[in-house]
Amino acid sequence: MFSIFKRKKKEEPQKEELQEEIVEQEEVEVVQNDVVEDNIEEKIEIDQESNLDETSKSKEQEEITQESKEEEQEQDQPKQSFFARALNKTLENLKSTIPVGVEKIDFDTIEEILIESDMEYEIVEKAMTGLSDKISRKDLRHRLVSLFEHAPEVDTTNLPKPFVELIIGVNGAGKTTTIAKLANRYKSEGKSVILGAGDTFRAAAIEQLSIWASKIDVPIIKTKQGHDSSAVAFDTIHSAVSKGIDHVIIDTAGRLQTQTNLNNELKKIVKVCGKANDGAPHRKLMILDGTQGNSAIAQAKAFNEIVGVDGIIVTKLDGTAKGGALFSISNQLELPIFYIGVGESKDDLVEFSPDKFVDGLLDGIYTTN
Ligand SMILES: Nc1nc2c(ncn2[C@@H]2O[C@H](COP(=O)(O)OP(=O)(O)OP(=O)(O)O)[C@@H](O)[C@H]2O)c(=O)[nH]1
Ligand SMILES: [Mg+2]
Repeated sequence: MFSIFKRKKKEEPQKEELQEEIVEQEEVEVVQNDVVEDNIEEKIEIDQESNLDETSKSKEQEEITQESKEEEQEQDQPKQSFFARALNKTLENLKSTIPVGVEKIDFDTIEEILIESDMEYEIVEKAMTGLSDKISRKDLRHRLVSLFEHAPEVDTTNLPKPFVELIIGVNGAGKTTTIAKLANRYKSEGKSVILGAGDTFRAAAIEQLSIWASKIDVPIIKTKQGHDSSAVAFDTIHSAVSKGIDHVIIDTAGRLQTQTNLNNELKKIVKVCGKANDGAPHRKLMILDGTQGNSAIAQAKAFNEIVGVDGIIVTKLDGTAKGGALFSISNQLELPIFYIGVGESKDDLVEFSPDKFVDGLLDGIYTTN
């Protein structure tokens, strides 16, 4: 499915081409957040080092290495606890069902645990067919991990530039917050990012994304409420092409006056993205609210039918006991889960790993004490 990434870039399109598509002439505003060049005053320090003998120098070096090791460990720490955090409520809810200190667990108990975690019955059956009466962690792990067979294999070293992502999903799912998290992530990887405030249905949506843009310090393209969102998408991509920006992330509305309006708007945005840059949008990401568990699947199917979704981000896993729904979501939709959201801050986005997720769950199920 990622063959799209290999498509050749076409020449930058003529803006006139868009005129047929966009009926109204929009006034699109480019807000380039001040890229404050850090004018760090260079301090001239007296080179006291020269006075140090070799022994104290190597001692100093040791201390620095130790410090950076500790820093690395500190950085690793939250990443691990993110998965534990995502499954906290799910495991808490299962506490009374989970047997303590056994190596193998009864088939019926595992079935009950998985259903209780909001995995769909059909998927539970699929995962457990052929397993014996007493199930070991190793056997269950193998079955659960294989439910995420649609896990992505993305070569992030060779993405087209700009790499355009369209964020879709029902209102309140966490689209705007996730855009901020993604932008923050790309920025911390040293990439440049531009946002497109494509949810023009509500003024507050434009405002919300603008606030995030200035917090993260990335430029944003926006227009007035009610104006054409595909014009925003076009201008955002156009700006990224001319400025050599790596990542374009475009917000969309989760709700319009009617479902038909929403369908048409989304289709139009997709088409216009392709006109602005061949192959765009390179990823259409569906944002699903994790607290809705399995009921989010129907929603995702509807969006998939409208525009074709490339992958999923499940949000709010920190606040739900329905963590098991991720198995059904990925398996039923036959789509990869790229990230999970585990909080409201810009750092609360974790790259999804089937192995780590399953291990997080099994750590809570196969307890040793
Ligand atoms: N706890 C938690 N809250 C989240 C997470 N992601 C988003 N939220 C919250 O969910 C609410 C809705 O998020 P938005 O990003 O505004 O959702 P949206 O899809 O853009 O909503 P509309 O613009 O109304 O369509 C906000 O209060 C967010 O802070 C998450 O991973 N965990
Ligand atoms: Mg929003």
